[in-house]
Amino acid sequence: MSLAVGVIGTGVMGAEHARLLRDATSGAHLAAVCDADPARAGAAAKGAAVFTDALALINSDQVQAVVIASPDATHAQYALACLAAGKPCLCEKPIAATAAEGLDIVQAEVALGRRLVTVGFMRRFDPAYTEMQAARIAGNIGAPVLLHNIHRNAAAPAWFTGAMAVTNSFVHEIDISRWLLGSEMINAQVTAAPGGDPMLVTMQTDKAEIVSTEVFMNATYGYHVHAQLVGRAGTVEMAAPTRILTNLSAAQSFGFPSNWVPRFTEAYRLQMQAWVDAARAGQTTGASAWDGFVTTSTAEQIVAGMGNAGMGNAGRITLTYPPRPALYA
Ligand code: ISE
Repeated sequence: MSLAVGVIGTGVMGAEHARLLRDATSGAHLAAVCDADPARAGAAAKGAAVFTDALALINSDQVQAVVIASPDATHAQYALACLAAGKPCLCEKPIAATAAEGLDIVQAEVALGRRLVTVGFMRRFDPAYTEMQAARIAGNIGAPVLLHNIHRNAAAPAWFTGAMAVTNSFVHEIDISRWLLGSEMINAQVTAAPGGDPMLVTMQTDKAEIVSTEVFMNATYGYHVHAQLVGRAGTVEMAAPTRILTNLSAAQSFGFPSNWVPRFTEAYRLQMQAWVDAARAGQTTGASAWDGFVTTSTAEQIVAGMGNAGMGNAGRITLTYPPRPALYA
């Protein structure tokens, strides 16, 4: 029986998730969409039911599972509604606008006694990152000591505000670094250029590894995400984001993608398929609500530390979290 999925929000990510459900996912179909803009919702629906009230979509008997791709500030409310309805949800990152709201979702799942929330940290499904994690687990590079991350956007999205470089963008590196290393972040230090872009965030883990991340929201030349994991016996790193090289006029070149959708198209498809397969089996996959809470809490603690230092060069920020519930062992 095909899983009937409703998508809340039909902006850049919601439209892509709706496309994946319509054209590139087996075992599920796009049953409904919701957006405040009826024209945008209709364009994404392509015959699926159209809602203008997200809670009505979540509670509709036409919908068995929900993708939350609405603005960040609405994620917590809709994830809690999915838990109340007993429906699995794939919630775009971040899980919530605040750590407190993220913890509310964790506590609601603990009270329910089962996990229904997956947070859309799709890089965990990117083939390059999955090969890097496999190399670390296999011991191919020796004991990890350093992880270098680069996260460059060509230009910050129009809806970006100052702290979103941390709470909306850097959250990817917080999650993928935890996942790649199997470690927890224990402190962070931020050095930012005048105006806050770019910034360099250095974190240390509970296994004494060092994680360095450059976040540059207005790099101009293209969308460029890179990672290199350094071990005591070698390194493993992401290849250039291309399948072809062009030799022309005594030069060799390839093109950078314009943004995260073309760069991570395969990761989004693999994530959607894994989420549908898990939901149909009554399970979850990918980043849990706890992973989402830890990521948002880390971002929030870093922003607070930066705020104390005037959004610039914060000293070392000690990162603390409540105990991890057994549900997420
Ligand atoms: C955006 O919201 C994303 O999630 C992208 O993956 C990230 O690269 C970008 O910086 C964010 O703004």
